[in-house]
Amino acid sequence: MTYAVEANADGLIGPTHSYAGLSPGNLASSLNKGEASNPRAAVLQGLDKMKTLADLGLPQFVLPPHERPNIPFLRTLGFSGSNAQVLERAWKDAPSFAAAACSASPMWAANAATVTPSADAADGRVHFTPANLITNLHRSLEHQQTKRALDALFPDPERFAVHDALPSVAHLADEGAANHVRLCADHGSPGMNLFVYGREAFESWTGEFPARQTLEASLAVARRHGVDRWFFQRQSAEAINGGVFHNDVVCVGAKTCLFYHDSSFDHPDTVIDYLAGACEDLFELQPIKVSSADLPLADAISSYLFNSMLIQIPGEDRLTLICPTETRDNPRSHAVAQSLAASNGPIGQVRYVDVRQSMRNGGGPACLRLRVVLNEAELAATNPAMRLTDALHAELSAWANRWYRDELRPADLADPALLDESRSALDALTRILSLGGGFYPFQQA
Ligand code: SUG
Repeated sequence: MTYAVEANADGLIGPTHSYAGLSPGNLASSLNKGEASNPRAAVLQGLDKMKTLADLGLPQFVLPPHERPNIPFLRTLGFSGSNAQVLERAWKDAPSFAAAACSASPMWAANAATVTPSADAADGRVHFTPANLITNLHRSLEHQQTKRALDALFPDPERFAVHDALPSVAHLADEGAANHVRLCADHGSPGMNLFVYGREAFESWTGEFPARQTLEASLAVARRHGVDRWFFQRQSAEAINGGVFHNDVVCVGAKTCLFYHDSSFDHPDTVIDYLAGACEDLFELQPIKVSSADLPLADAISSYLFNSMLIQIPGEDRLTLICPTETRDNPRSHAVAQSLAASNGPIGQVRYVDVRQSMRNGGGPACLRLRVVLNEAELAATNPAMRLTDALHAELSAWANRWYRDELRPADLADPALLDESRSALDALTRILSLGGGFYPFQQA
């Protein structure tokens, strides 16, 4: 077995972080629509979470925010003139498109791509498929820039295969790692890839909220990654209709442990039996089920107990669950978390991080990061300028304090000064992260 670690690449939260209510079926996004946000607090919370993970000994990388407002997108819709005029006209004539063009949603890096490690691939490379995110307009604008960021972070084609996103059609709707769990004996050993989907490509979906992942998209990702150990499972309609817009809202796994809510799947016990059987020659699955009686689905969603990072801290024998502070604030979720830590099971401790600004858009600690299992040679082949060190954390915190507003109301998104500030911030960031002059489309003009 090759030694490997699970690194995290987090989306750095962008200067336009706001509450625009853009994601139907994501209850927090709908509930907080129109509220004022605090982009500076948001980015600092994200940076502090990254530092917490780096301090625990896990390699931590930074994925830069995308250029927003997305003027090139608005120009493709026929808005013309100066950038300020494009923005003004778009907000006047097509406010929903203008709002989509301003979202800082690339922060949720769990949706950036699906990743499978080299231990699982026929060609021995780490594979990435950026998610097309076609279900929501604002998120469908992400994948090209995401690919650029992944190419910058994982530059060696001998070790890394960064694919293009799947075609942007509803049949192949893909939301990335939020619907994928890799289970294994050790990170460096071959693993079982659990893909969870909401609907099939050719069925007529009649749910109240969108099912964002198709079986066919997951199959295509597994096929192009050359993964041979896979398990495909459908989400329950009850979960999607209750507000589980990604499977990672009610399920998280690491190594041999799968921690899940019983409404994740129809007939969950049967599903877990099958999954355990499929894993049997690799490792013994350690499932931890939380029942609706102990934690109603609504509490699981509002407190994001399962949208936690389940990590192996180097040197510890059991796993650690990194939860949002909202989990501690919910008595039922807190009781479940405490019982985990008190048990002899695979999860030995629970810790809390404050990512409240992101949480109000439905993005917990797990949403903010993309997990990438890397062996030593692969880790050495990553771009060191994008790795979080204490010095980079300090530099990015100072950068955020310099450029980010501490209050942003949805109406402020139309302010041309915000566009100038954001571009100046991103220009400065490309220098800090050594990304080169043409990393963003606005720098190529
Ligand atoms: O896609 N929220 C994101 C949250 C993504 C969470 N990611 C994971 N579960 N992995 C989404 O729904 C809301 C933006 C707004 O309403 O302004 C938003 O896009």
